[in-house]
Amino acid sequence: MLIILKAIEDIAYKIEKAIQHEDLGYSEGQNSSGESQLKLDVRSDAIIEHRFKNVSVIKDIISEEKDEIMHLHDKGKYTVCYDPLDGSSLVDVNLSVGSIFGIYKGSLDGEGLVAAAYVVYGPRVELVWVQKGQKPKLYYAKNQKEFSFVGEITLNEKGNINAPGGTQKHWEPHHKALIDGLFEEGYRLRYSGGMVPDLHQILLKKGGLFSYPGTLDKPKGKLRQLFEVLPFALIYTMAGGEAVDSKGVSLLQLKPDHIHDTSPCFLGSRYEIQAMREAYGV
Ligand code: AHM
Ligand code: MG
Repeated sequence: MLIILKAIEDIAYKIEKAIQHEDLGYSEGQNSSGESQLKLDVRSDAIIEHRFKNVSVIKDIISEEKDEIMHLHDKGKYTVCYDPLDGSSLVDVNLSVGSIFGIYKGSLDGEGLVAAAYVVYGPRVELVWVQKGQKPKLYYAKNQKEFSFVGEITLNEKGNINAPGGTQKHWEPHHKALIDGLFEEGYRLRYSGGMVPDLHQILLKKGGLFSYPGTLDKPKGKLRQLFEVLPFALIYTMAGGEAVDSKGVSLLQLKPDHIHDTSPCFLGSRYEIQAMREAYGV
């Protein structure tokens, strides 16, 4: 599987360069969720597809930017599901964005998820990699050829960051009670609108809550299970935190019906997830 990590490192250098130097405008197309695509979304998708074509252990790839599964290698064992440039609408205001990867073997669900990674393109490029059963590992791009290991990531029992997603006007009363309750306890608001930097911040500050709930206008939330929710669920769980849906059930038990299905999600350290369970009565 480390051959996939190496490919992700190569991809990260290339996407970082594209972000720095290429056109930020819109492309002609839309993605599978009907959203307009930036040229950078399309370019990042092409960079990933091109690099994974050279990794023979990858059987199929599924991109958030495409409708269908793409078959790569008959003898491959893994399916890699990825969001090439998450939060790309933040690029024009020069905030951090990221790429997310879920590596599945067998079933395309939480049980089949064997490894995950994300890359943050911020003031510097960082990469987090996790394999099921191990602590997540943090690396940073030392130069254009090498990522350097920084350390393992472990969450504390409790943090002090609150990153609440979704349109507040459409929150359910019990969700508002959860978010307000944490602020009353002294939690600080940290929300950029990019799940990669927002979740990265909570991980490196060792605790807090990231939530993207089901809302009155989007009962199943916004974030996609295979590309966004499940990879981070594995990372948070392996870091000693929890990742649950609105019933308080581990997101790793999710069984997506369709590749672009979404799910409400709550990721954090144990204290905040317990607070979520109490507020939701689950
Ligand atoms: P994208 O994949 O189209 O970029 O959308 C996902 C992003 C996440 O990074 C972020 O958590 C969420 O959308 C923010 O949504 P909102 O603007 O509704 O808070
Ligand atoms: Mg995304």
